[in-house]
Amino acid sequence: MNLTELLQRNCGKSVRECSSEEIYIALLKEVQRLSEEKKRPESKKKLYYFSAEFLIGKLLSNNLINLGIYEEVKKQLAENGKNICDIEDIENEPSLGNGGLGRLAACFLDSIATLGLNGDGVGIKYHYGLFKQVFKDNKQTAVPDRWLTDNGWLVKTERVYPVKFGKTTVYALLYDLNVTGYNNTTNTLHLFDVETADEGIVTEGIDFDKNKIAKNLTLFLYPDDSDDAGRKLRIYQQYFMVSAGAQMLLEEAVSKGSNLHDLADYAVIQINDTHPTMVIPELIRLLTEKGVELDEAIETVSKCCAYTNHTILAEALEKWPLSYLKEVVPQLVPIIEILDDKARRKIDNTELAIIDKNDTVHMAHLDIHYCMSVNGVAALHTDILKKEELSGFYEAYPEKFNNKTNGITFRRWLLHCNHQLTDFITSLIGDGYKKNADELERLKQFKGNKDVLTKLLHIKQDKKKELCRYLREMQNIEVDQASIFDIQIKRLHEYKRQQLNALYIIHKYLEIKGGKKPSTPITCIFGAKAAPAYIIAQDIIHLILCLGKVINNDPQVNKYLKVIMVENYNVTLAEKLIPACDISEQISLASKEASGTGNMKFMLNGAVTLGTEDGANVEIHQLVGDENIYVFGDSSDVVVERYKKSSYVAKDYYEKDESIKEAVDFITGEQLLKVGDKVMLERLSHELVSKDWFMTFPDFGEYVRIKEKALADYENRLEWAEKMLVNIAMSGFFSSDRTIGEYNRDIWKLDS
Ligand code: 26V
Repeated sequence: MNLTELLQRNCGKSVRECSSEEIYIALLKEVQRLSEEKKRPESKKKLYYFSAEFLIGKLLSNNLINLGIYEEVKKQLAENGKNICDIEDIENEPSLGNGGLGRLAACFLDSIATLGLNGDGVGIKYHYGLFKQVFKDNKQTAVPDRWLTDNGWLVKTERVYPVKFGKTTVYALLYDLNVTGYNNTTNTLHLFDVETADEGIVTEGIDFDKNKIAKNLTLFLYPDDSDDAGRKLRIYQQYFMVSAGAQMLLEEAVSKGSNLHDLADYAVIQINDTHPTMVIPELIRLLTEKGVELDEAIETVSKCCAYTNHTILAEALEKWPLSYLKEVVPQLVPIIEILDDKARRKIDNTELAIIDKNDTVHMAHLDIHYCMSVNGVAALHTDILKKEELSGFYEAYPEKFNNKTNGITFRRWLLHCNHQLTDFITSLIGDGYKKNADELERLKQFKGNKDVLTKLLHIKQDKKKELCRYLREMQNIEVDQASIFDIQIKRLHEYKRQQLNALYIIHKYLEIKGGKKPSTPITCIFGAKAAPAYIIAQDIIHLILCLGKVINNDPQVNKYLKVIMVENYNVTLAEKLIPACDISEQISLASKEASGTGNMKFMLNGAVTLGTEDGANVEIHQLVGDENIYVFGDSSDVVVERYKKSSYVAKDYYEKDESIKEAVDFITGEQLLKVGDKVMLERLSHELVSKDWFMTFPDFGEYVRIKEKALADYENRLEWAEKMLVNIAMSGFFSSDRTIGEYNRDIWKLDS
């Protein structure tokens, strides 16, 4: 690519004379053109990855990398006095996802294209997506994130599909986004929107009239569902996505020669969590409408669909009152009733019914009965599904259950976010690992090599320096680059236990006040959004922000300990935080985190995990060995038993363990009340002492001890660097290329 010619053509100016925005738009158009040229030729069978979320992150640099032109563009920009980072800054991050589930979908699209598989994504084009987080008075407030701009990656197509809600019909307009694989062809992410969407109905913050469906349908991801209207809106959105997607899929299959009876030879559908579940009855409905007999339609659709479970938290498994479905999607209700009836006849266990005795529809049950595959997302998670949460289903359909341990795309989470480390690894082992991540293991030969280890430490230090600069400029936060960066970034949820980390920080603060100073200062960094209606999560954010106020302003302590919570944590921030991390906090209550994928990103960038034996941490532990990870806490077996027996009494721990009492009491003590909100802090403290549903107290002592060990070990820089090296070397297993290879081998069976 010749940048001078490109800008001359686009803007009639030299590169030097162009603004960052002009350069961004010219590059965007050029990348669109190049990726279009690489469109994958249609082949018979196609995967449709249905997901409510695609947390794709900014696209320019990733596309340049995958097209193989990043370095030359960067170089030409530099020759003309421009920095590629300034161009990247112009792009808004698409607000199309919430957390791990959405980011996984994005990593998968990258790997599907990279492996040259015929697979597209299907989702919704949200205008505001997930809210933008703004801190005010040490609290989270939510405002709309208007990320769409006139010049973006989405291209409006001519395709339109009618979607019927009872008597009302809306029209789904299809927007396409190119997904180019690394040195490979281009697939598509298909996102639907309605023409009638009206951003003007948003009033205060993210409030809007939930009843104006045609206007609000595609405005927000996960609109507040604390009331009936909000819950129904979720059903409207889900049906909108799956109905339009199902029509598109059938149209494509027919155009390739399907007679519909053989649909399974043309289409395979991966249902990402329960949000797209209605694609099953909708496809059945559409097939019968086109003349396929009902029984055959059910069988055909069951052969096409596969379901991924991403959580064992009961409250996150979607259930809808049948009455809602009757109101929103009456045409699906008779089909769901038939599916329920057939399932009951086949398996005589009312607990596995789709429609229970209270007329509640269990979406996961529908998936499991009518999909050909059910998978968990890490070995432990799949085991727990089989043995506990879904044991009845496992007994009925053992052949459907399988594990697909999650993965991450190394293009974004190494090549793009950490150029120095990428180049260094390449200098050591060549660049075969970019396509075959297992080759990273060759790094192990450099164990004990002082030069290599020292260089690793230098790279980490550079990334810490860069992060400090970014936080200073963007968020007005001062961080000591010589401190240990201890980072916990993920959605805020009690099971992820940011509150456990906060209790440690209080403990450490009091220890320093008492005169016990750490050898190296520690910076505890958090990033997390909390669902606006999730009260305790809001309280935990408030606690962390208040701790920051107290500790960072305490001259006795702030030389040794700082607490930072970055505002509006998103993919772009993750790309800056992860390469700079020393200690990766993965401290969920064992059994609760299905997999985690942040843990993998940190590992790949040379952070050492401090974690429980939960989700994919278990597999990280197995790969790196005891020496290169800090593991603590009760095992999932112990936790599961404790829940079964209802034997956990938080108050006993609070009363018997002085250090727990001291830390908890601090939450409602004088210092915090000076900066914080009494109601919120007292509510949180009460929640912990009276309930502590996610069992932070039993793990507290060991967490403190093992964290102290990690901090002490950090002092021996070369030994620490060796842990970093082993983590990087063993992270190849977590490439999403491996995960997608397994999905294809076991479930999709597409030609490659
Ligand atoms: C959660 C929430 C939270 C509040 C707002 C609305 C809402 C809607 C859906 C969900 C379900 C979250 C499911 C999820 O994200 N699971 C995560 O999936 C990751 C990819 O498999 C996995 O690594 C994480 O462990 C798992 O929590």
